[in-house]
Amino acid sequence: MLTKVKKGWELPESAATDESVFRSRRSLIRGLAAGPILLGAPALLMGCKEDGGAASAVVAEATANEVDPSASLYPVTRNLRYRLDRPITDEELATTYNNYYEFGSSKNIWKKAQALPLRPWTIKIHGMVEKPFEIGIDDLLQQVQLEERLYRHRCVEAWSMAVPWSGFQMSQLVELAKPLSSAKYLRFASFNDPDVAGGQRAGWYPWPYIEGVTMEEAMNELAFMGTGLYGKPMPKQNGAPLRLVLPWKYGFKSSKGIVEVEFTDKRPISFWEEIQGGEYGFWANVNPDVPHPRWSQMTERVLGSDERVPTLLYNGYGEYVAGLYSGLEGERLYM
Ligand SMILES: Nc1nc2c(c(=O)[nH]1)N[C@H]1C(S)=C(S)[C@@H](COP(=O)(O)O)O[C@H]1N2
Ligand SMILES: [Mo]
Repeated sequence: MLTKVKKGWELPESAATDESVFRSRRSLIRGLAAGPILLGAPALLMGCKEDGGAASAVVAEATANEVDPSASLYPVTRNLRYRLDRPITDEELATTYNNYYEFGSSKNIWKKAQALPLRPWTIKIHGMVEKPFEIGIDDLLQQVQLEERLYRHRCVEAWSMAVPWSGFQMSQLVELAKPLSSAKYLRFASFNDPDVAGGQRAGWYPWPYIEGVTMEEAMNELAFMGTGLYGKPMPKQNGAPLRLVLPWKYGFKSSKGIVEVEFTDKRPISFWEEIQGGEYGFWANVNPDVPHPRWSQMTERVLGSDERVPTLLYNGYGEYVAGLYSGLEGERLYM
């Protein structure tokens, strides 16, 4: 649907551009190591995960007309400091072509994601902070300054989009949390509810989805907490009610469905890093000159067009973020 005419040098999407490809191979390897009885299990679960089934179709139907309790907050004022070099991606495309492994490994999970209940939604803030607390999403939305930002988004699978996020600067979350000076990292955990998220019934994934940033990254002006999209509350499939938006990093760093923020002095091990650290590291800053082990990062397919455009260092945001990494040249900054 998206790539109408495949160029000869493009690999089929199913073979090259899916974060799950590696996963199935690894599951197989684990199955082999564990013995022949387990070998069939991943395939069985995979089939179960891919089939939404009648029940979830009913849920999707029932929740489609649900009004988000935060709807009256939007639209919010656009911050004109952040500009795009390309047109805004078509809303329908950005909200129907998604990565959200909790709901399955295909791009077409948007209906399944409607099963996720958004209220009550409590975020637990803990670890190295003055005083741990829990806060409901609606209370949190009252305590922050919401704004809209146009950002590019670059997935490690080499597709990209450009969208108007609503939300608030991550530094506001840090200020609310009052971290101790010993805190060096933020560790974000996403929801874990296998009853509504079929992908979480696949036992070999290390749920919940975990991501992390350094305190310095969290305080960078670009780091953003997304609560809305296209002037409306965040669609469930895009990570409602709270997700990360880190436009200079590969998309997998921008966790959806956040329920927990831990301040820690230990570098978090993320979901993908735990699965395959050789392919998905902690830093994951966009860099066209550092290929992923399975595919080049030189260019990207802009969603909604057949065009491939050159990928930029830090996804074009170097003027804001390059300084974060000076002195860290020994680190694997780009994968
Ligand atoms: N919880 C969670 N967050 C996630 C993912 C996921 O599978 N689970 N996928 C990531 C990846 S790989 C990308 S590219 C973006 C996609 O965001 P979008 O669907 O809003 O474009 O979400 C990221 N956040
Ligand atoms: Mo991604």
